Amino acid sequence: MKVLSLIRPTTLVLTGLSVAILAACGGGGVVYPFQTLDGTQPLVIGHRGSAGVLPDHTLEGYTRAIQNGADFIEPDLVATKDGELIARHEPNITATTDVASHPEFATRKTTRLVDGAAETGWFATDFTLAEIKTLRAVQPLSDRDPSHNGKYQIPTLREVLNVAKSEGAKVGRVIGVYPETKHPTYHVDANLKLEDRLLAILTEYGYTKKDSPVIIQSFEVSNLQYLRPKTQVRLVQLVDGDDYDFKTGKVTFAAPFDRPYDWTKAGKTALFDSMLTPAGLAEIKKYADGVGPWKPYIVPVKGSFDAAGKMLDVNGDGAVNYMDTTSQAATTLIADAHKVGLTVHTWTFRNEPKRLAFDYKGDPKNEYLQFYRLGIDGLFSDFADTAVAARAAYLKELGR
Ligand SMILES: [Ca+2]
Repeated sequence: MKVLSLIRPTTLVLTGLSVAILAACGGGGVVYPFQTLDGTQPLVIGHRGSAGVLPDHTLEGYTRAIQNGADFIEPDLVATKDGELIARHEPNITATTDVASHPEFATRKTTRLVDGAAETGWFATDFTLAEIKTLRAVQPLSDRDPSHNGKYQIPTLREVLNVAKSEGAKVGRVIGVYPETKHPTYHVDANLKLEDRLLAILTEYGYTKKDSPVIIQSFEVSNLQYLRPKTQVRLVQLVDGDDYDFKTGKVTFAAPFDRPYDWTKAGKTALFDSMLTPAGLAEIKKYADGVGPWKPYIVPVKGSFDAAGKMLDVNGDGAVNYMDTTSQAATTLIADAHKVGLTVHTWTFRNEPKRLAFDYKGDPKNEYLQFYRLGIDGLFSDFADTAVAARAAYLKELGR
């Protein structure tokens, strides 16, 4: 018999369904309900594939995530010059490909505005798909394994959808695909609008319904509103921020991460966090099925400060950084979103100790468990296997 203390008393609300589950469980112990919106187990989404171990957005990375138990894989989408959708985190492909080492493309180096910020490098929108296919992916984070650099191609959306099907068949699960429309306004300005291209490909695959294994996400608003009447596929409004204020535990805002860029362009001054008030969530519900806030909107992190206002080196490693923060009591965001019928998927979960708050004690499982217990509906992880293992531990807590 499980002890009740495993579940916060405030979250142990027995619905009719969960009472039925308890009853059906008979003498075999108590099964506690999931706190997710639809009462099913939280989803594990392979962030950019398996970004913790392989270069972002490669078929090899997506395959690894599926093998590691991910329910969904996440391709970020940008357009090539000839209008093909490829999986890259941003139009600027300088950091995620070996383009800089291709002398034949040296003259393509340029400076472009992305969401109002000047960036110099090579941009997918200046390359045909055939040219993109001559490039290879590289690991963009300097503290991660570079040994796979130069090995893998840049996949198209169709190739990602195909891998979800073929690898899903191998593991006996339906694998969802969670495409993000990257910088929609940038693509409109480049005359390479993403949305209809995305819908056409999803339609080719028969993905047009609410229960299709697809969820479309965006940091901008108007493109989701454009998509809403055109597809029943689930839509998720992402909510970003610039940085953390370790003193207040609040997310901070600075362009271009202060508000959706379509809002900036339209002269709207509200910030991202305005989307997360009850009124903001009700507005999202008009055109989306879920909200995708950055983690600290759900569990803020704070540092400890001395009387002079200096942040303390809590772990005693001689540096003052994220590892010296402590996770705070959760906000009401998950409950507020569930109240208006929105799912909550948050990001990004990473194994490296330098990316964990002090109170997780260097063990990423502790962070996952915190979010699972809060009723998160899904989370994006760079290490799907760790997310799945932590979920197994959570299921055990629930008696499942
Ligand atoms: Ca420290």
